[in-house]
Amino acid sequence: MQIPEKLIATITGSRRILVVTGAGMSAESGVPTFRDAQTGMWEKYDPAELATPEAFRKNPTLVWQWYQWRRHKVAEALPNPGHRALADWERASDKPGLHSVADTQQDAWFQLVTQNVDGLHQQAGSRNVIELHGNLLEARCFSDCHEATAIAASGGDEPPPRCPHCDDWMRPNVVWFGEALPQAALEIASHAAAHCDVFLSIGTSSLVYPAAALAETALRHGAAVIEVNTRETPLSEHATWSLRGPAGEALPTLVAALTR
Ligand code: BV8
Ligand code: ZN
Repeated sequence: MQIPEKLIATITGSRRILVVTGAGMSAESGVPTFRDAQTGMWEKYDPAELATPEAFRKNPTLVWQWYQWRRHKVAEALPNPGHRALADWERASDKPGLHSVADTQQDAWFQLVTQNVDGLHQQAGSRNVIELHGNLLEARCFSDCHEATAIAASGGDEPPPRCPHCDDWMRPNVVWFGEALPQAALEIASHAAAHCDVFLSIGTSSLVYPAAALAETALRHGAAVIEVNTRETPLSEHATWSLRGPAGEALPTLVAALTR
């Protein structure tokens, strides 16, 4: 894939870099995106119907099984060259990450924010990842009585485990539709979008809010916005550059050009 020289020069000359990734980032690792037809028994369910507190209340075992199926997919998945390129770039940039809203005022930083819940960025070596929608590999009490704990993918068709503290159901530690995002994560990401020089949107349909509003904030504040996606999205026509192709190819080419 050809990367415009002007794009490379823009990133090279920038000091505050924000990268936001979506499910397309993990597609080449074999993790199905929300939009892809779910396979097997899950074909007849609409993910947006299952990823809600109402669905879990109505049928905790069904929703838990869907997440177990996804956990298995993630357990079998490996980071792809796109994940690894972002980890290499974070290391090579020698810029600090963001740990608070105040950090966004620093002169230079590099921050990765993901909508994904599969932990593949961390597995690829990215050190400072902000997870806007939680993490599939953790579970927490449905009544929120205790902090989340790691959960192993298990087979079978058992119902969700019970909370050891209050006996309510355990639920996946992800943000469902209709639920608020983790406040600190969203605040840092929103401030970063308002202060970055360059915003990269990688493998996201830019349909789900408030995550999709980050690119709009960056555009409004004059950042150069670069999209990498195999298809057109509502962001494509507004982006400074919209690179059409797989993240697993575009990112290694981009990072090689930036770190040559
Ligand atoms: C909230 C975790 C309020 C769970 C997820 C009407 C208008 C505006 C908003 C709304 C509305 N109606 C309802 C809402 C709110 C709703 C929303 O935005 N709905 C959308 C559908 C309209 N948002 C919410 O409910 C959020 N909460 O608003 O709360 C509130 C506030 C205060 C107090 C109480 C409540 C919560 C949203 C988070 C939901 N959880 N994930 C789980 O994973 O199970 S969202 C989930 O879907 C993903 O995380 C992702 O963000 C999103 C979309 O999934 P996908 O489409 O699969 O992935 P993605 O979008 O990334 O698309 C894949 C892309 O990759 C495609 O573009 C494809 O072309 C591309 N691609 C594919 N292969 C590749 C590739 N690109 C590059 N390389 C490749 N190889
Ligand atoms: Zn509990």
